[in-house]
Amino acid sequence: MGLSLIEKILKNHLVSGGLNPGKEISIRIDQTLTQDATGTMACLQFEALGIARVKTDLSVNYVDHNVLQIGFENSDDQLYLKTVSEKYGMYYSRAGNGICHQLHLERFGKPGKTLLGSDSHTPTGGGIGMVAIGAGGLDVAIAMGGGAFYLRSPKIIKVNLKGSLAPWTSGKDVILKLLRILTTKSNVGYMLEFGGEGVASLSVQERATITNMGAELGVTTSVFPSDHVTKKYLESQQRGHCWIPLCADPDAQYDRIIEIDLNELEPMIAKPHSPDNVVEVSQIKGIKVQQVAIGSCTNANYPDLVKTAQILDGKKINKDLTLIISPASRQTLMMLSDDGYLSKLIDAGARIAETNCGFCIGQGHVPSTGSVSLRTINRNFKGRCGTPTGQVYLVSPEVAAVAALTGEITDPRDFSAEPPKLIVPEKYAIDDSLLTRPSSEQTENVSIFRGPNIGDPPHNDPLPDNLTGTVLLKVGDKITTDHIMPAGQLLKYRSNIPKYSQYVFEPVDPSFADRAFKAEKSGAHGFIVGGESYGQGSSREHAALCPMYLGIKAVLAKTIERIHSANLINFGILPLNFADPEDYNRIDQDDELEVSDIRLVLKDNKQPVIFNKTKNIKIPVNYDLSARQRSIILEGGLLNYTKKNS
Ligand code: MIC
Ligand code: SF4
Repeated sequence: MGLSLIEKILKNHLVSGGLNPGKEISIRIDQTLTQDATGTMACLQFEALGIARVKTDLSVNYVDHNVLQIGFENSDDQLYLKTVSEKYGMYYSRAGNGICHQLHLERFGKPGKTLLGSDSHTPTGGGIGMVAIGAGGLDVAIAMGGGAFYLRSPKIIKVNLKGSLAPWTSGKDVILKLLRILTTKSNVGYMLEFGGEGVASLSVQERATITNMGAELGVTTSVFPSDHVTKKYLESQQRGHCWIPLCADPDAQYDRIIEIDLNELEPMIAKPHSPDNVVEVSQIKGIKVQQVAIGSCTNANYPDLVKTAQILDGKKINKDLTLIISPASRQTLMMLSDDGYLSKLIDAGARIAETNCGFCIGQGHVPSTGSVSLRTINRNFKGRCGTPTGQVYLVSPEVAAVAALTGEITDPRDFSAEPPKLIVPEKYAIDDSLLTRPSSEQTENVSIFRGPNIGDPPHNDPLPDNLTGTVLLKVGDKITTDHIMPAGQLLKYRSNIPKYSQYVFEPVDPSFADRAFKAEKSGAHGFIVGGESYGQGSSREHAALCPMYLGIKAVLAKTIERIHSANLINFGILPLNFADPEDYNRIDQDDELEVSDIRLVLKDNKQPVIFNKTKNIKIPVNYDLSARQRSIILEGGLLNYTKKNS
């Protein structure tokens, strides 16, 4: 039997285990990336491992999330990342260079290689045929030190693309359509592989938009073949030597096949407040729009913004809205400027924002109360834009640009029969001057800058013999890491855990952190109860690290998403599932719980039973943990486990 493309890459990188879906494997990681919001903690953890220099082919620390420098904290983090990169042989991409995923695609990604990034949208690299996976910072720190990355051998879904894109549709519509089919739930353990004759009609940037938003499905990664389009893209970035051809064997087997006929695709839109709340744009046209924001690692590359400029050319934006455009990379911005497109955007009335994550993560351009914001980003979770009542819709740049002119959600096919042209440059403008390469000189004497906001990674104790404590919070389905550990203006506390921990679950229950802190001080263990798909969204390990700091010992949910579950384990928190989902209704906030002999239960790989003392009932629960993961939890987390076993 032939191999799928994903199986080929995984097989080439296997360190342990075999490709049997569901079984634990570990793989060698060729490249890593971090960004400033997760990278400071990842690098602090790397330092704690006591390794002299990174052992990957390359590791890059990007600064893109938190670049506004309102206050010294951002600036201090950036200086820490610069100096830590110098000392340990990492690349450092300065603020202003652009967003990590776009930059990695442009300057570093290589077909057939593995990439681990402390950001959930790392699968963007799948657009050029990488197995690129998002993970918590601690996993990335271990990979930087040459450690393998552990995951479940995936089930693979093939997405078979037919035909070529219908007018006014683009990569964004493909992934929105997939989100409608697969939703954001129940895709843990899957990877997506794209194939079919339609692949050839998609540019690398469109492919990368699709793999980027695969993160919203909750799949581990999404991968496109590496073909002549990939080759041309790498050549246009002066990296033709990095290309290798890669595709699945013709007789490869898949766990599921989904067909998408690109000719039949329509412009799509995700309504508030979930990326899978997708309908055709035509179904909701006419809704008034107050803000249009074009940016992010999903849809702000050069071809996207050239299409935007073509639509806006010679016209003015609607008088009742603002248009913000934040190019994804400095290369994009420079080329827009050189080619004259930038002035078309400015002339139409666009506000040009810095090349960074910006409004995508609620850092500025926060919409007004209750208003509608059309964005080309990947997530529209409630409140993520910075306004709890903001109504964020996700669209392609084409749909966004048309709405900027009409002032309302508009089916672009009603706007004009003539769609903008996809312009894929033969040559991109290369200027790596904001990128610092690792030095080959001795770096022992480099001293690392640490501002007062930067603390050591907190320590956790080994798991106690028995767990006794309270359900500190019960939440419903689809709780995202933005609910658990909000970002936006709090990003500056990412390296100050005592401070950041004061905001755990703030959007859901502002009294949580205080209650948890008091419970922890009294010696009680904290429990959180969740519904389906708990921990969706970002890779931020702070959604586990800060609850750990507040004394949380177990999360009990109907289902828990992959990256978050791995982060809980990494910080010694038990991820548990109800054996019977109905038991979710037999446990309430403030109930007193007890789990006896949990250390023995884990050592013997037995089923734990939770005793709900308040209701006097027993609740059997399950976990899906390998022997290694159980040992990590027993040790109180991956840092303790790694130190003990190295
Ligand atoms: C996001 O898009 O939610 C983020 C901000 O990029 C996160 C990383 C973080 O929280 O720092 C992600 O996607 O992992
Ligand atoms: Fe940055 Fe938004 Fe992309 Fe996350 S999704 S990396 S915040 S641009």
